[in-house]
Amino acid sequence: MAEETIFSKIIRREIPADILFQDELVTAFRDISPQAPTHILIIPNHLIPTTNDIKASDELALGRMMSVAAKLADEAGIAEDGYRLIMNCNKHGGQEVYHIHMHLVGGKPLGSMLN
Ligand code: IU
Repeated sequence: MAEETIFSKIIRREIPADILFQDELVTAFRDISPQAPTHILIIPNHLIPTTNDIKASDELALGRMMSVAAKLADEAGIAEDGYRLIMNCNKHGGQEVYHIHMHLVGGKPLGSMLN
């Protein structure tokens, strides 16, 4: 059984976060340490530690993460200029929190690097 992270407490609203969207499958909130004018994290409400752990039964939540990213990018006014969606996995990927999350980053040119 994987250990909960601080993100589970954010989902349950036990600790404060700037939550922009929440439904039965996913939660989206502003990153506490933004790397760009728009930096939002979109996470499944149930714990999946890394992208290695994604199962077919997670597909509904993963799909919802994508559609919520598109909706929030539109609401943030960054859809036309563009943005980046990033999911980091394990040590080489730079993953710090072991509850999968999609970074929605934009609001400025992001350069040519993938990270
Ligand atoms: P990473 O992909 O695991 O490296 O990203 C973790 C992100 O979670 C990172 O951008 C942190 O700033 C962010 N974060 C947060 O928004 N709120 C928190 O309480 C914690 C981390 I801990």
